Amino acid sequence: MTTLEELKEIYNLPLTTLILRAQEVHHRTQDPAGVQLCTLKSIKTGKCSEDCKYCPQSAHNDTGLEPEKLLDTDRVMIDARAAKADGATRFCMGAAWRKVYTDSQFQNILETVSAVKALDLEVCCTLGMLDVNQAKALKGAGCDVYNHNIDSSREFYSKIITTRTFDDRLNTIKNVRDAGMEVCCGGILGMGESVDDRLKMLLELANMDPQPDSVPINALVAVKGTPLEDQAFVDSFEFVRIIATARIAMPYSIVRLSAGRSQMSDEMHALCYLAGANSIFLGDRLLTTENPRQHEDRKLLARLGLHDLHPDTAREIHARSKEESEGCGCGHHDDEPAEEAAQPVLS
Ligand code: SAM
Ligand code: DTB
Ligand code: SF4
Repeated sequence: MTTLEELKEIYNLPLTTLILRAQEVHHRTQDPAGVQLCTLKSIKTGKCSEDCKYCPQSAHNDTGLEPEKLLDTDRVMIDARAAKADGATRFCMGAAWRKVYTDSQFQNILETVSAVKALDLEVCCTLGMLDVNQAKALKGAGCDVYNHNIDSSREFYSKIITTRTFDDRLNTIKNVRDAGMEVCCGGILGMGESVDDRLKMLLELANMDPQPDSVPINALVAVKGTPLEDQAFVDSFEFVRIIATARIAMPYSIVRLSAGRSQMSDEMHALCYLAGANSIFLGDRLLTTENPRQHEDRKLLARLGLHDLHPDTAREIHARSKEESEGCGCGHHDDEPAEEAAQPVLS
């Protein structure tokens, strides 16, 4: 169990030491030059019944967004093929829904998931709350990963969303895990929460058993017409500190720079990679907001000497994490030097 005190101690290290510690963990547990490239596609846009204060797609927020019905498989496949051609290894489909209903639209999504999977892409969905049978159906259709964020600390959550609870979120995450899908779970910085709230969010994630396979860290994109439209962009160094703390507390998780990258400089991106971030969304659009042009991302990765993280490498890292937390029991590791395996990450 990680404690809040431990996370605070890490977070408050001199930045130089914090980055060194994050780098040590990153080099020990991950491909330190690998960056996982995912592509995001909104397959059903706007008119969501939830009242998430940050979200341009909530029907409670007047953002002038043009709503769109669920896209059919053929339409989504155009983007999935383009993502594959651009070198993305994971295709993530998002729907502005509070929860999934087991209806013809869900059947449509299952068909789309299978078609995307057949392109040999990792498939991720983020569709709102799921019950365990829906989670199993998604897994059966070929969905590898489900994204469902806790977004902030339990305490701050109710200030941002009133139409569902933090425990509703945890319940869907359990259903996803029980169905055998990977869990992608993270949050947003810059909504007016305190540093303590951010660390409590990381604590919740780090104490999940197993820890999330990937942790998206979003910087709030303050969209006009949302109650958070006047929020200042998150402080750069506070953002970097959270990335480094996440890397140290969740050594085997992929830490993804998600929303807000359009407002980050090349140097800020480099600091985030130094702090242990190892995934981005590639492509000109997130769900409804802007993302850096992909040739700019490619150019920066090349300037930094970073390469695309191969999905097999990511899978190996996850398998190692499982072995370490469960003890693989294979007997092959008994005479290996204790040094590597036993090194405490949080000390
Ligand atoms: N409706 C589903 C749900 O809420 O789980 C899936 C889509 S929802 C848009 C996915 C995530 O996007 C949210 O949990 C939140 O973390 C992030 N997000 C939404 N609007 C954002 C914004 N303006 N800035 C940063 N992140 C945002
Ligand atoms: C996540 O944590 N961030 C992505 C993905 N998971 C689905 C979504 C970001 C959305 C940003 C606002 C928008 O583009 O609408
Ligand atoms: Fe709906 Fe998801 Fe946006 Fe909340 S974050 S309003 S659930 S689309």
